[in-house]
Amino acid sequence: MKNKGLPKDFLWGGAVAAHQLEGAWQVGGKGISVADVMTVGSPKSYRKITEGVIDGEYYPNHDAIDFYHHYKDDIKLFAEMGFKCFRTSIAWTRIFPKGDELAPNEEGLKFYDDLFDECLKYNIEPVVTLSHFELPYYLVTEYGGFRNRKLIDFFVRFAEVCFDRYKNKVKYWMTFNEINNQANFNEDFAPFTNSGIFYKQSDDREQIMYQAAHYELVASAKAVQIGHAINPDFEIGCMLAMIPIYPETCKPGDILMAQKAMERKYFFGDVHVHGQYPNHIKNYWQRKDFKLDITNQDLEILKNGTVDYIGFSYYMSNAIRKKEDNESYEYNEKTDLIGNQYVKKSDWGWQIDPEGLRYTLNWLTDMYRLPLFIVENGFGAYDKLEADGSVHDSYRIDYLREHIKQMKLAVEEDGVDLMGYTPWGCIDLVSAGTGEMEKRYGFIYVDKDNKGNGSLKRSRKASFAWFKKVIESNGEVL
Ligand code: P53
Repeated sequence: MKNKGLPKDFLWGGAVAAHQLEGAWQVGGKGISVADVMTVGSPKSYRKITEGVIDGEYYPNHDAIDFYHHYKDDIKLFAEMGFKCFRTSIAWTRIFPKGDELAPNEEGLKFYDDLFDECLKYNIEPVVTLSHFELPYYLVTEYGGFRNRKLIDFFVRFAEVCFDRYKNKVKYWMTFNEINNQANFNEDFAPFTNSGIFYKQSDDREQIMYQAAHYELVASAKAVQIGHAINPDFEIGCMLAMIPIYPETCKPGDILMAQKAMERKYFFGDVHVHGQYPNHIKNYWQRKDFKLDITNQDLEILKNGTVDYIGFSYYMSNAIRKKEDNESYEYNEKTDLIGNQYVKKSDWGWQIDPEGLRYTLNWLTDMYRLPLFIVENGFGAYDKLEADGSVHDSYRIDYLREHIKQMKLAVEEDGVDLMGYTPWGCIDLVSAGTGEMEKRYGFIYVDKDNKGNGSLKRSRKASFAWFKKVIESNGEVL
């Protein structure tokens, strides 16, 4: 017999990240973050990273949708939809403006006290990511970002301050958002947003990526231990970007290629969950002759700081084939992924694959046997605001409905242990990848365009009423 329905206490909600909606980039003592030095890209190109904030460039995160001053009204709208939880991040630069201070900035801490209180007023449980693409920029210029072991201590200090301050307000935490994006080290975007790494021409990008990831994994494990000591009821998760890589065909070489690519992209999860590096990655480092700074003490910390659950994003799937001359199954994410003729694409080229979500939920369960939390899923699309203030976003409803159906099948038929579902960008916000406002995900439309023009007025899209019913019925009315 299959399970009937989703768990009663299922965490329906929405997800955002501080730098993509708060704005107020210099208010309340906030320092400059990596997100503050990124311009606008386009559907086909990543954003530009500039050396500091340069006159004449447009930086969409500086003002974003000014959630900093609108959060009370916005949370009221989330409550109207019936949110049980709200995932956001704490902007590191509001708490430690430069990143290496010994004492935190009280005004920043106070802002999140008020924000979490506002959520709790409506019985909305805050779900908090500590590092979501918003490392202090000072740590990039002075320390080289996570190339530098010192960053472990800076992160841990930040984490400890947050855990301690919000121990009675926040139960659900995640350490590093989409830590595995940086497996795509040949692009500049992920190393910069994940780790504050800006590559020089002469850098061995791959080796540096593994070093940074290691320091982050150690920092995460230390934070997990400290968090549990502060409040044993904390649930502290990792956060992975799940984009399954399918083999193009059933040719054995393609199958193995997909497996190797998955290993390269997802070993981060093994370390978070099992507290140790899998053999395949240790062998790979040996084969490549990478010299990494990994101490025995680090390995102890990893072992003792394993996560309680796996938070992950799911938007799309990818595919790969084995190239003829690739006998050692090298994987270069920038050049090796190929299209999948069986699925459609969004206007940004993201392949829409609802069954891939069920596959992902099963894959993660088979690999890790931990509770799962879908902390991002959604459809970035162009919306049209009608004269009467409505937005007919049936395409977004279709996307979400098909994904929720597959999520339910995973729970009901496959027995996956799932904590909740928080669609991405529940209110329109700045795209992380392209910096556009017009790549919209929200149930709530925000009047602002890619150039920064607009009244910031909020309006309910058709998907708003739809999602309200979904939550009300615990996923039965789709
Ligand atoms: P945007 C790439 C692939 C999958 C998820 O992305 C990604 C990215 C980075 O672009 O990021 C996550 O805004 C991330 C969010 C981000 C969201 O997905 O590029 O955690 O910060 O906004 C959607 O459309």
